Amino acid sequence: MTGGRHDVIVIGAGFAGLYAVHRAAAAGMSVMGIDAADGVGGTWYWNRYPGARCDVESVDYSYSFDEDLQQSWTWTERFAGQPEILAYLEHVADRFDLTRHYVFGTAVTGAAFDERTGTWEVRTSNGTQHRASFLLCATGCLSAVNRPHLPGVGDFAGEVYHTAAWPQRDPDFSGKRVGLVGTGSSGIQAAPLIAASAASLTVFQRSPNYSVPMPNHPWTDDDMHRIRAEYAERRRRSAYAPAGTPHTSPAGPAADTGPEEREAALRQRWTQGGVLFSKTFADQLTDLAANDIAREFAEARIRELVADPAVADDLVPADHPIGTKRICTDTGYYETFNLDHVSLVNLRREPITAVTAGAVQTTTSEYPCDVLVFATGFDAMTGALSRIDPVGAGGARLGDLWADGPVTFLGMMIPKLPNLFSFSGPGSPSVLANMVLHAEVQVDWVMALITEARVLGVTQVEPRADAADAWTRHVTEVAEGTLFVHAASSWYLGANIEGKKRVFMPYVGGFGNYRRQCDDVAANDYAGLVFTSR
Ligand code: NA7
Repeated sequence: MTGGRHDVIVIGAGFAGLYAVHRAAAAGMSVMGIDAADGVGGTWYWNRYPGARCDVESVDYSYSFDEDLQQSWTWTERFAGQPEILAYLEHVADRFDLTRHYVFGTAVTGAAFDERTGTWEVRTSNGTQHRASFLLCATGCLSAVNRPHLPGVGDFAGEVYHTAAWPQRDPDFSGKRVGLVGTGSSGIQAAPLIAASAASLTVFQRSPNYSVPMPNHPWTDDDMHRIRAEYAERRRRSAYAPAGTPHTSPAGPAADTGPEEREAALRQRWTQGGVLFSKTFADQLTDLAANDIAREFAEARIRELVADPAVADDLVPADHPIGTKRICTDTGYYETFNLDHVSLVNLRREPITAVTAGAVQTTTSEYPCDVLVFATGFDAMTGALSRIDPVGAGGARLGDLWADGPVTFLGMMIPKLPNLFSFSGPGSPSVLANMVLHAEVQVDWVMALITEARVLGVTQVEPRADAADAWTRHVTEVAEGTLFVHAASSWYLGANIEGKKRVFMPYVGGFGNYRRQCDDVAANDYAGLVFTSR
């Protein structure tokens, strides 16, 4: 079935997708949005597991493009939970009348560029094809779910959930024995809440992660009043900051600090909470000795929180420098293991051999379970776009173009895929920055380019291969200078997905630096891009 022809198709209704639809519609373009979910929200639609919460402060993890929106929305907590973020996105969609552009409950199954007409042909799961001059892929960097292939998992007779595809109605765990597989951010956030209602919780841990307690609290009316009054300044400080948030830069290199100063800096960051702990010292992610100082501090905190020293031993990571895997932010995670009905299974000591109808079997024991919760993460950064596998000029497939790792120009464009733009994907700061500001910056950049192309009567725009190679080299070189690449097996590198090429995907050069380079390209007549008019 053939659907309509549009100026722009946007895949995704998360932060980037909604803003892209808004910008395109406001510019008078005909725009269609497509999302597999039944409503807006993107990652915040799907990840509705208990405890799901953002580790960036709510007042920063929100759109800045509309002053009235910013001034009128009231965030109730310093770190917002999933229901509140989803409610915010629903409010934004209503306020700017965005849902009328969308078809929901429809997945994009393929996309091909038709050189004859200069349009993308987008195939969907309901059999309809749509065409657009520009294809904007706001498909999310943490959206392609990673389901573990455990032997026998299909035989399990109880309930099975994945944190990233959580049912609309919360499952009831009362009186049930729950097995939780995975101890990244999702597992770490979910565990305390599952433990609060389940008869027992068994946490199956392959690799421990570092987690910093989240110092969450409700915003008072006075807090919100003050934040609203200072919003412009707050946004100004974030605009070109290393992580796109207003927080101050770290202390100097660890070696330049005395023991007391060090301890004070670490305590301050630990108390401040969240991912910022990974940047207590300027050299913490580039120098192992500096990292060790922060790592030892975190280890001591874990040991203070966990009553049983043997359990604490298992919970302390020993396989990566702190911060080289996404640092987690928790509410009562370590304390959960002090509860009598919660146990930890170290899968490095006793790997899972099978799942049976009523249990998880390891090399040494059997753990009866009524419910299995998988918190096993995502095929991050490339997964969602790779599953669509767009086919560009001359039949070039993304799967082939990225066979040796993703190649992009500024993380947004791909040679041989003209008029296709990807947001928060590989080659951009993405998950290392405030994703909402990041989305606004990328969408604004792309909309300016599309507007310019339309004014000039340009029908096709794509990056030169050498420009994309140079950017991708730069992304790699910057990463090589850090501990991220060789000291950890993280999803940043694709290491969590079997057979995935190991390439460090996010741009670690900092959000501000990245944004300046995007600005420069635009100011320099889009150097690196090829414009074609038919
Ligand atoms: P993550 O961070 O990728 O964590 C997934 C967890 O699941 C991690 O502990 C994995 O262990 C574990 N895992 C994955 N596959 C298996 C199998 N087969 N068996 C046992 N354990 C497994 O995903 P999250 O959803 O927690 O968080 C993703 C991001 O979302 C997070 O960083 C925030 O930015 C938001 P592994 O480490 O691979 O040994």
